[in-house]
Amino acid sequence: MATTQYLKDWQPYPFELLETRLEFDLSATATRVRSALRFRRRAPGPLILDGAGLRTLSIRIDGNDLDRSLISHADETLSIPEALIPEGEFTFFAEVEISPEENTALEGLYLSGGIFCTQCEAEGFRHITWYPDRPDVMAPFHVRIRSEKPVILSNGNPVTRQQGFAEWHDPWPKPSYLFALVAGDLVAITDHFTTRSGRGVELNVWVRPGDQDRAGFAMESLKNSMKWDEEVYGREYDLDVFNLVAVDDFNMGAMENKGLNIFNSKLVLASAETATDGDYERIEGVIGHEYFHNWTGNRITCRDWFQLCLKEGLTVFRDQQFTSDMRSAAVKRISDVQTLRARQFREDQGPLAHPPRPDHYQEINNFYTATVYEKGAEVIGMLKRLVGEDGYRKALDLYFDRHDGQACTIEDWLQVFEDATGRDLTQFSRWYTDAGTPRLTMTEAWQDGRLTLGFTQSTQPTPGQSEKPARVIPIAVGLIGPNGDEVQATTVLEMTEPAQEFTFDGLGARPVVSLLRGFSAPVTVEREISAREQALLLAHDTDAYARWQAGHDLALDALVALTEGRDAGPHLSQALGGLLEDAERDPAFASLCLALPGEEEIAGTIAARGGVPDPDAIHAARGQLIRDLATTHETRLAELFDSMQTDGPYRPDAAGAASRSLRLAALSYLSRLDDGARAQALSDSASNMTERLGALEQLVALGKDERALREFADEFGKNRLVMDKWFMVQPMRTAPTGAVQRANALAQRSDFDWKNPNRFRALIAGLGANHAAFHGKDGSGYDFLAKWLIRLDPVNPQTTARMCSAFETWRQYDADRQAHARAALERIASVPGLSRNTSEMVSRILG
Ligand code: LYS
Repeated sequence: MATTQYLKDWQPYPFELLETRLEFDLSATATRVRSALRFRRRAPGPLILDGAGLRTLSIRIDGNDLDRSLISHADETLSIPEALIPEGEFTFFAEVEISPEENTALEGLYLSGGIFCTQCEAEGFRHITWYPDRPDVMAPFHVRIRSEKPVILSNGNPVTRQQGFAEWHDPWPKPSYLFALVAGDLVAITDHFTTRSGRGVELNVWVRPGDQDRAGFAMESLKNSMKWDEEVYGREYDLDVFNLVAVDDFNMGAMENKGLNIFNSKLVLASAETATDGDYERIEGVIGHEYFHNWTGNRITCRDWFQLCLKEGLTVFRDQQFTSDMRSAAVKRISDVQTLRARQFREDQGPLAHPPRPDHYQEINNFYTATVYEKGAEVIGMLKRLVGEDGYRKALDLYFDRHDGQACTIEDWLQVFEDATGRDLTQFSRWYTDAGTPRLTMTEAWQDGRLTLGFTQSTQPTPGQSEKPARVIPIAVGLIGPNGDEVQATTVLEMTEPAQEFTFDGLGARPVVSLLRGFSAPVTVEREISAREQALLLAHDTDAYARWQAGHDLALDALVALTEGRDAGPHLSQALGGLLEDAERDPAFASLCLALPGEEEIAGTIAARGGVPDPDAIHAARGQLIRDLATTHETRLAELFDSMQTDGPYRPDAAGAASRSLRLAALSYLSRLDDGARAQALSDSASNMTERLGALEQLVALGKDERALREFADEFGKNRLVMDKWFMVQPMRTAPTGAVQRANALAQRSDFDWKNPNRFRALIAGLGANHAAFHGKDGSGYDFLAKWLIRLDPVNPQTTARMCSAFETWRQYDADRQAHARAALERIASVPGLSRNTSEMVSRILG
């Protein structure tokens, strides 16, 4: 039975691990692993090792064989009683056999397209051999690998590389989750980096033969990351080589194994013809993310998995800063806020809500969530805002000095901020321990040149947490005068009470409040604001995020009104007209504003305001609004569509991406009027994937996609990553009434290789993202998802469990839909032998 792990039960490991030696004889069906672990006792107690699915051939301590009855297969542990353990230092030996070929869960050692590779975070190493598989047990690794494969890699520096054999040594003590091994028929593009203290580092990006010409951008991104971390955080790389490998079968995005990062190939391979601007940006960001983990994750790791956000929240924060510096800070901030709202707020307000630092779990893989990652990053952003640039820098320097080589906790992290800045962070720490998104309400009073802002905060109860004490909320505000001038520059109000007032004096005329500038805290906001005031902010606010938010709120209000059968009013259209006038000045910003809130967000907004969202009405209203706006602004949109063509060879930089995104935003409106004529022409002529796919999306939505889809498949049929896009665009963009049928037809195809996580996600999550189709009244969307989750679970529990979250909003819909969703969830729950991963998710969602 699934047991629950609690933070409060954490105990230090009673042994120190001095060295790990591993020897692999690789074979697809019978890999032999011999291990020698040198321990020294630190405290009384048995020696407990983790192991799962291992065929154990021998276990011994020093010269003495151990009885295999010490193994508990139910608990996946080997427990060696104190009496059998010598005093002082001793060595535990094991020889086991494992079958990479049968490992479809992609955890531990497995095969991807003939390449041996590993994924050990969080608890994958126990599928390789017996080990204290917990992040606070760290050791240097010595690894010897025999294999027929031409390229054989592991962590650290190479000791011997010859045909059929390689030996690697990683001098930096690390936990098992950072172990990696790769052996395969691979080719590298190679480059060099000299660190600022003069260490020469060989850089390799390893891919399958034939993919080299799509690996250049990944290499550039790696070099930029290394340079950035030196310049901004003063952090240098610490080995002689850095290897990065792309594999096609991977459960997540990428993994920061010491000196040997392993990536999902979709986050490495890119060319103008095969990758979109969005892909390029993600590649750069994730390469940065994994590289930055070398310090925030590897050199300083987590004491236990409850502390996961210690490394992930911080590293996301760092990769966000990196992308801001490489591209546009304003665009990055706005898109991060959009992602946070779409994924994390949704999680925080539903049955899966948990704090950034959870205090219990059944399956840790279910906690690699938007809350741990993205909210974890927001919490650090708030901390930085409260202590200032200088305080942040001092605290981080102290963190690296004090904790290098250690396995740490959130308390250690907060302590360095307290010590470096003298601030008391007791109340602030609730951001780590409390789940839920605070709701901030603002009222205004105006008299004799004095503006009084009254704030209240409240947070709804979340599963297991009924009390929600007040948090520290940094509220960045500015004031915009009635003529559009800024009369008060950004100032940060520090809210600490459930209700609090702040005043601004000496004002000439009543200003409009620009609230929560830069999205200074992850909260929802409620205030009285007229459409006219929103339009004023959209036109004149000096803070890009707040400007965008004003426009977004205006659009959201219009969409909710239309959905509920009321009038949208003139303000949105007027405001967009103004924005379109000088859209050339900032095409990225204009395109962000033109992208109206999605159906999912409209549904969430209606639910948050106490209503019951009707997915069909939402879909119709949104379509209607786009058509109306397109009709009003047709001439200008057409002009922009023509003028936003990028000349010359494709460049995946921020400026080029901005023009293309404005062009495609214009196209999304115009396609409602021209019956897809422009989209068809663009699909025929586009020389880059961004425009090619953008055009295809419109054609699919219009049901005029037959030729474009056929030509796309003819051209890219052999390219897995590009075909994933083809598989995704159809269920995602097809008109809701036909989408489930289409998804079913696609699932019948022989190239629907559903055991490949990218392909599975493309089709299944593609349908999940088609709001009105997935939440169709007849329940067919829910049934489709349930059917495929049931099928995938025995093969790959991790990916199955992650995708259950498509159901997390089920309670916000009407009784019929709820009944269908419940039936689908209960069908999953009742499958005999359902994985621990999926059963934990389904039972939390059912609540
Ligand atoms: N640590 C990885 C990252 O960079 C993810 C590992 C996923 C383990 N299930 O986000």
